Amino acid sequence: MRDIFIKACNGLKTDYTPVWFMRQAGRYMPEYQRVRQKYDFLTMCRTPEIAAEVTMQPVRILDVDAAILFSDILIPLEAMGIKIEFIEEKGPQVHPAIRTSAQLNQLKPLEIEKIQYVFEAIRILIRELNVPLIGFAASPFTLATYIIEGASSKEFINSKKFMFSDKESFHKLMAMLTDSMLLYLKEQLKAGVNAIQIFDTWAGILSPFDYELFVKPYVKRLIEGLKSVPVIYFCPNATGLADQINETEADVLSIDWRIDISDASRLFREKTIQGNLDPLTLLGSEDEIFKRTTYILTGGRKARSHIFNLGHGVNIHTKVDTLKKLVDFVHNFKHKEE
Ligand code: 1CP
Repeated sequence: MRDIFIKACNGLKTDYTPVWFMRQAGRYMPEYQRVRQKYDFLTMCRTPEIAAEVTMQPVRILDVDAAILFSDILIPLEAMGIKIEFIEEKGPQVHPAIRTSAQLNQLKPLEIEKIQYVFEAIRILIRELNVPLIGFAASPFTLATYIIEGASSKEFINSKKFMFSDKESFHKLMAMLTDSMLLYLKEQLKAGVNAIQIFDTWAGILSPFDYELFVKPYVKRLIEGLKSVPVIYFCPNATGLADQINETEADVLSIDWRIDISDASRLFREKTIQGNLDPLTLLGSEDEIFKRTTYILTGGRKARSHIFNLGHGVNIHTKVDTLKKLVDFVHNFKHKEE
């Protein structure tokens, strides 16, 4: 297996910078579209052969150094008494939404038997892939926002109202989600994933004070339970949370483009840095893309180790050819002697 990605996760300097992309399987890719035209998104996630096939598409087409399981952070809710739907234009819908302590009992601890299709997809991929497979889950907080809001949100009013009016119940919800995500990720480990990424897409909406209180203890507990493979923590807007994030045991921190990679390398000295090209750069000219990529690869040398990625998922309007050229550019990049 090509293991340069795992080496970088473990903090080792590598001969070239490994690269993969969040949302590397998706609608920007014609091969994905062909499958998606026949099946809806949930059917694709629930059918191991299809999930495995679309997971492998970007590995074959782009030559990236890691695969990420094709699934969604909301999938485990199907095994926790919650119904999920993905509606075109509207995004994910979750019901019932849980906003009071009285509604907490509608959420059940994860029943792993109900989502065996996830682990079957992983087992197929472990047989087929020649690069490491990343398994994933949402952080308890990011998952909680979907459960409380019932959908995507911009201001997270219901989540914050719950958190600031009934903190005991909120902690109860977080503890339960942590137990369930730990079970879910341990099962992914048993099926064979080589690394884990925890998506904390929305933790950056909190003050450091509230992150410390409501998020850090659960992220810490989750990561400490998973120490047999490298753990990547994805947290956009991480700058103001640096002290807290450094206290988690994540091996890798995945950052967005709002922080300079040299600053991130300094702030998160003990972690491998993953990132951090603005995905919409890829809609611009090649000249601008490679200029920023050079800047990031150069800054990434200051980190403990560096994995090239975007600061968030691939945009649907991205050209496959652009991503291919970007992978080649990263692989062939020669650092000037220091
Ligand atoms: O209609 C379609 O084809 C569905 C679109 C889609 C896809 C392709 C959704 C709905 N999810 C996914 C796949 C997905 N989601 C992956 C697959 C692996 C890969 O990266 O290639 C992963 C890792 C996720 C994780 C995910 N889902 C996150 C965390 C990452 C991030 O983007 O911040 C979040 C927040 C979700 C929720 C979700 N699912 C789908 C959408 C459109 C969203 C975001 C909605 C929102 O902004 O709240």
